[in-house]
Amino acid sequence: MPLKTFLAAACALVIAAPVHADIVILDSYARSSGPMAKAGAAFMVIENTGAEDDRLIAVASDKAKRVELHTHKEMGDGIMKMMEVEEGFAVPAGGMHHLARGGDHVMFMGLTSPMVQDETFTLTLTFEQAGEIVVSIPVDLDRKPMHGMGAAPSN
Ligand SMILES: [Cu+2]
Repeated sequence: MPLKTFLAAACALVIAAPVHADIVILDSYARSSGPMAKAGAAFMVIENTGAEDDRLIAVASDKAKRVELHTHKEMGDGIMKMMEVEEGFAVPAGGMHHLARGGDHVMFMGLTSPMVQDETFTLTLTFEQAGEIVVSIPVDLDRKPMHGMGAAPSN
């Protein structure tokens, strides 16, 4: 998709997105592999519209016993492994950081309730500069990897 098209779609989503300091959370959603799943993940685009670099350093939610910032790493033998990123995710001034399937994500381990299609839950993101930002994350189990960015919501 051309960048322009993506940006236009992303901007359309800004309207409902919470704004705090210079960080904007776009196009967030969460999923798990099914009603019996004990774990899930959330994805979003973090935009820093300010003039200062920022960093997502912590996440918290009642949705799971443990919530962590994760990434996928290629282990050298074609195997992708998930691991916690203790230093968090940098979001440069005027830039974006994408949390997406197969890459960086917010990990929920030990779900306190199943992720049900179209339900929302609260996630608190803590940034070094912008502080705490509380977002409402919709569950979208149907969303296809790599396809959702900028596309119309599938629900
Ligand atoms: Cu993970």
